[in-house]
Amino acid sequence: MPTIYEGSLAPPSGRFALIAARFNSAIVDQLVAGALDALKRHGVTDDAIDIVRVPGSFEIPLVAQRLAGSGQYVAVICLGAVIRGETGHYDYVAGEAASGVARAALATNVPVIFGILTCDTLEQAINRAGAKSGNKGFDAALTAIEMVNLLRNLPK
Ligand code: INI
Repeated sequence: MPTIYEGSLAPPSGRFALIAARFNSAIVDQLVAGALDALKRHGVTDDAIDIVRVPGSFEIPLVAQRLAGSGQYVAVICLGAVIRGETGHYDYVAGEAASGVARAALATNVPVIFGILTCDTLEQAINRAGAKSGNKGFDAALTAIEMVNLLRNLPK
């Protein structure tokens, strides 16, 4: 029988940081609400959650790396919405946000979760922020909890 390591969704001790872009705030606010809902439903109390606002998704990685490296947080949840229809530099903003979030996690060994929507249309973004296709902020928060517990369970 192999040994299987998994992260539970039990509330982990420690603080969570949410980073939320102000760009496309009508969408991102819904992602924040979804993330807070998931954290609370899984036993993480308000006083263990800090929210940091940044101008746009492009700014998320720098702040994510700073927070993850601070030793103050067990996970950092990144929330934003990059919508292709609204920008000629979609590929740069979306690409840098994604790779920067990944690098922040790898550089700090802290889970830094990618809850940034990358969509072709505003309608797609609305659907992924609490309408037809669930709420990506909620999912990101669950991923954060699972990763914190998984990393604690893995052998040293
Ligand atoms: N930022 C986003 O979060 N989403 C977008 O769709 C977006 N568009 O469309 O341009 C966007 N741009 C701003 C960018 O994130 C930076 O804040 C800006 O370039 C300053 O560095």
